[in-house]
Amino acid sequence: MERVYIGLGSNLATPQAQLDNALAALDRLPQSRRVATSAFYGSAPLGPADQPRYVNAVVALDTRLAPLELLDALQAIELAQGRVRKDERWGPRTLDLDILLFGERLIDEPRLQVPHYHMHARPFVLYPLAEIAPERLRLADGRLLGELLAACPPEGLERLDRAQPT
Ligand code: PH2
Ligand code: MG
Ligand code: MG
Repeated sequence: MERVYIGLGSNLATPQAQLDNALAALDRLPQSRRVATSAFYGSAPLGPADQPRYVNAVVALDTRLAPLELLDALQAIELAQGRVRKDERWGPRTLDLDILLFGERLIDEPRLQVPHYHMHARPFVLYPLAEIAPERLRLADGRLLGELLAACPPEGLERLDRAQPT
């Protein structure tokens, strides 16, 4: 078993429902168990400003799947929830599932780079991750989660009450 952290994001078609559906889909993955889930967070869009705010969360999953098997499974969930891949970088999407960390691995393949290349500077990744990860969590490239947080103010980030629809 390896501990994997996955970032969830949506800013189209009732984002909170997209994340709820994604959690249910993650629970159906083979050889895997969801072991922790952060709160949902509203967040200002990174990238083009003319798109709706996002809802983001992070889950911890214990899995025996290999990294590319997990990536295939996550992309299948994105597609099942209506994800349309567009050329626009950082544009709006119904569901984005990003592998942030995969055990202690450093992965640099065309389809998958781990740790996720921009996670160290994204409040909508670091704050939900810090809710469910050990504070002493060290990324495979040596950086401590606590140090990354200290350098990343929670700008534009709002912890959502999950009972309230957005
Ligand atoms: N994802 C993006 C682009 N911009 N902004 C926020 N707030 N949250 C995201 O998950 C996000 C984004 C591309 O994956
Ligand atoms: Mg992403
Ligand atoms: Mg992605």
